[in-house]
Amino acid sequence: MIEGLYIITDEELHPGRTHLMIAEAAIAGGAGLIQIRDKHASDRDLYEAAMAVREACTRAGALLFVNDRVHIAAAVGADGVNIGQSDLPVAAVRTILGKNAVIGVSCDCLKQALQAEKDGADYIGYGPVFPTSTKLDAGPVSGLETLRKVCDSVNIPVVAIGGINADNIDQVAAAGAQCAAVISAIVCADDMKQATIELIRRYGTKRQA
Ligand code: TZP
Ligand code: MG
Repeated sequence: MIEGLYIITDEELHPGRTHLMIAEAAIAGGAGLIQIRDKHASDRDLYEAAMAVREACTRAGALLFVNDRVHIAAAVGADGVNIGQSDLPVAAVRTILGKNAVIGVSCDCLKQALQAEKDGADYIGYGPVFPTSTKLDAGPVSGLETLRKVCDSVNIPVVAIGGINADNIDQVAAAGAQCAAVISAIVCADDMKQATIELIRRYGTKRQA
């Protein structure tokens, strides 16, 4: 279920492109995993955007994840949530969202990944694999070898993130990551739908995990 291209929406990278526009283009290009991510919107604004994206995902059969804000994930009936190291523990999130929620935990080293698996996470978000300017506090670049080690060490899906684009997505697949998450490669593309199609084509044919 957690497999393939994972699109994360971000309204700050390309003024004029809303969460819904990004999600709809990604869905039209075939994406099955969509995360709405917004560090600055009010809860009310993010709730309304997430409701609209929820409807688009439901129509297409895509899964919706909410970044960080567990209460918004609950309110819109998201399929899952992506939490960070200083957010609520996995068990607490499951208390709120229920046993079927897909809970991803962002990790930037093997130790965190092993801990997240032990804590009951459904997937690991791992990165930044490559340099990125999208998340300024993303921490050191891990590179492909460390990604491979993480993929080999945990038994839950690994969603690689950070600087992934059409030129390097095949390397992420070869390292064993079940998913590749992208922000700027889609949000900043001239044609978001075509960029989605191209990333899926490259990832789908090369994935070895
Ligand atoms: N977490 C680690 S790197 C990153 C996040 C949210 C940013 C990824 O953005 P991009 O544009 O795909 O490099
Ligand atoms: Mg977070």
